[in-house]
Amino acid sequence: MSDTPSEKSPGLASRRQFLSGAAALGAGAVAATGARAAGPDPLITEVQDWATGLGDGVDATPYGLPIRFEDDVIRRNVDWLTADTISSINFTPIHALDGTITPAGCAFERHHSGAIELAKDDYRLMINGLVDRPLVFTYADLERFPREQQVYFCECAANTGMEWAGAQLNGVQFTHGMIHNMEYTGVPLRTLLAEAGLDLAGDLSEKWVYVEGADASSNGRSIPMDKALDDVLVAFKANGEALRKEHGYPVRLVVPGWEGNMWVKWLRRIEVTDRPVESREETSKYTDTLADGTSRKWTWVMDAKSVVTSPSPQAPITHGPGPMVITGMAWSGHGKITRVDVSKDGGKTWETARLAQDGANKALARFYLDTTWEGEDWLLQSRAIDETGYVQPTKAQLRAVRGLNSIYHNNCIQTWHVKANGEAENVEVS
Ligand SMILES: Nc1nc2c(c(=O)[nH]1)N[C@H]1C(S)=C(S)[C@@H](COP(=O)(O)O)O[C@H]1N2
Ligand SMILES: [Mo]
Repeated sequence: MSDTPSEKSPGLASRRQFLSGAAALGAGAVAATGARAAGPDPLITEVQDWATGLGDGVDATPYGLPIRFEDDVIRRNVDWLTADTISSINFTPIHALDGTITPAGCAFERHHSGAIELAKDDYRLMINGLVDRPLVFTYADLERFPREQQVYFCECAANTGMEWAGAQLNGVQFTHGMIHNMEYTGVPLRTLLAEAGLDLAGDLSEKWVYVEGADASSNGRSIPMDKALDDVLVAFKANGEALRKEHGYPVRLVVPGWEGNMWVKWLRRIEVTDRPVESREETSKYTDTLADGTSRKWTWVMDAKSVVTSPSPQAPITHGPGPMVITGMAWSGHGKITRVDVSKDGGKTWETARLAQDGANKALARFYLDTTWEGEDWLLQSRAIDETGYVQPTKAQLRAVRGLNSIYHNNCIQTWHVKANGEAENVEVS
């Protein structure tokens, strides 16, 4: 990826965009939305090149990429965050997306020892441990079991982790972009465990599975059996196509609503155990430091969270006063999003946003607030409420429990300061 100024300093590109947007406003008769009366606009009155020549043939793009005008809608990393790009993270450009499904090509990546290339023919999945019949599955074997399909979000527990001590990264891509939401096709883990002779009717309350990947890091994690038998999928398709290499091709674990670290990629082994393994990834990492300096052992479920994606620092307002759309996304690891509220005054007053569709279980919801802006300053926030009645907390509420030294599981309400010139900045309100 090129080293563009926007990667180093997320604010720069947006400011440039804003200036060109403002210049384009122009004079003349304009409706409230900025639409102008049909007039002497060469784009209307003159025949353009694209209407006289021929376009590309259908053989030009056997597998298409977005048109070049959209080439800034890409994953980006933050140079100083990790020592190298192998054990690192990049971020989904959520400021530029709408709807709920994340296109695989710009869905964030997080790996501990790089994205490996593993061919279907070389793929093996072993189930061993406390099962009657240890088994090894090939990729083709997995395709012979009844499949399920479901849309789920995957959020890294470190998402928003840089914002604990104060507002830091000036772009929603960087503050909230360690999330993607895809439609998975796969075999329920329960089906494969039963095939290996696990007695699903027996008492499994004390049992666990330990899952690991084929990459050098292995990323091993322990999952309590209740969850393993509930909705965990051994997935081989995302958004209808094969998983991308960086998302675990050919097979990854999907652990709905639970922290991204448990979604083991390049899944190679599932061991049934009678206790958690207490691996690196579930002890020294991915545990939450509390205000008193002790650590909470495990936080598996991702609590309800939301964020306004536009306007935001990378998506400033580029039009004049009048009607506009505020949009963002909301999600909960406990189930469905039932309501999202938006505040323009830093949380003093709230308006209920419109959900584009009914909230779906452990999947992203898209919200809109169709509103007007008269050029005033906003302290823009959103707050999600899920089907359990849980309300997304303020930063102050979260800090009261967790202090300032946490990283993971920061689901606090985010504030953007939208200014009279349309720019937006990452700020904190007390
Ligand atoms: N095998 C393996 N699985 C892994 C990882 C890894 O490094 N190796 N990273 C984990 C982490 S920390 C996260 S947040 C998710 C990220 O999934 P993604 O790369 O599809 O976004 O994968 C998880 N699964
Ligand atoms: Mo993660």
